[in-house]
Amino acid sequence: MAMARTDRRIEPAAEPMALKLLVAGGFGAGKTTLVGSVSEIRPLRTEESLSELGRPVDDVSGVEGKNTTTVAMDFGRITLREDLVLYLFGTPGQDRFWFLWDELAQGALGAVVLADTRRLADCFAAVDYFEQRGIPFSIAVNCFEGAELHDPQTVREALDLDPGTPVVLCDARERESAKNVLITVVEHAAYVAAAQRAPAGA
Ligand SMILES: Nc1nc2c(ncn2[C@@H]2O[C@H](COP(=O)(O)OP(=O)(O)OP(=O)(O)O)[C@@H](O)[C@H]2O)c(=O)[nH]1
Ligand SMILES: [Mg+2]
Repeated sequence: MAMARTDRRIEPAAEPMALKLLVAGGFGAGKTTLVGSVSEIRPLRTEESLSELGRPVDDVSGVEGKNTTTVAMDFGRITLREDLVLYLFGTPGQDRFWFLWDELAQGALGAVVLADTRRLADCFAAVDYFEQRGIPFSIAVNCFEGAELHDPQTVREALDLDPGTPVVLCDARERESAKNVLITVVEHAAYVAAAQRAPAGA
């Protein structure tokens, strides 16, 4: 019997490009919140309770409502365009988990460094980490209520950033705001990659 149905060919969709991004920054800067607000899959979290014992080392000033902390990583995914998928890896914020960073950073195209202006120094280590490894990053200032609003230029100077490093303001709880942060990093990383391929004067 002849096939009744027309053999409609469906073009196989081209595999989307998958990019890995890190979401880093100091303790309690909003990394887990950001991954959770943009992820289209239920984010994988590795939260553990902040304990009485940890109180002397876990400084929750400014985020007093915080009662858990990331101990390994956050993981989420967002489709930015149909041909571009981002895999997000949120790092643990506390110094005692630094040993995990090298694993997480492998193959990363770029990074977001979340900064809380009430304790800006907490993100210095992340900035140094990415600068030393040549991983393109942008700074996302998470605008907590009660934090004095700093303009991006002040933050840039305080962190002594290269002029090309983007600084954006965000609210990590808002999907569109968090998405904007990710777009900024992807564009910056693409720019850096293009500049490396075609150095000025070449
Ligand atoms: N007001 C306000 N609160 C926020 C914002 N982002 C995060 N928070 C709150 O701040 C606290 C810290 O957020 P987390 O996302 O757990 O921070 P983190 O950077 O993952 O923390 P660690 O993994 O412990 O380093 C939580 O109680 C959030 O609800 C924000 O943009 N504005
Ligand atoms: Mg976290």
